[in-house]
Amino acid sequence: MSNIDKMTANEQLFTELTPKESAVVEGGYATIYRHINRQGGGITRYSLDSNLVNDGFNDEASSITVSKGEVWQLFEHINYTGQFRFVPEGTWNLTDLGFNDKLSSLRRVV
Ligand SMILES: [Ca+2]
Ligand SMILES: [Ca+2]
Repeated sequence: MSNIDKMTANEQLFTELTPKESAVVEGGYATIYRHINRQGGGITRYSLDSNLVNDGFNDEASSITVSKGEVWQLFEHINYTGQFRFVPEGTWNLTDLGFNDKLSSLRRVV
């Protein structure tokens, strides 16, 4: 499915939900970056990603931005396994968390 097809599918999903349900589904986001200080290009996820290998982002992330009011859990291995870190809202360098170039899956927990 192309990105445009995905966007269209998401729009269709949201129009079928009540405003309150849409707010829950939309939530916030986490953007991970290849280098520290949000450099090197990033990808954004809105709820979870079980396998960053498929995104060409395995063991690459060095910084992350978590949107307001959320907490994300970062995992060393795919499918939410291995060592992990909890990251609250804000921008963080994973070098400071002992988690540089380790991230392989992630999910929103709050
Ligand atoms: Ca990196
Ligand atoms: Ca890893």
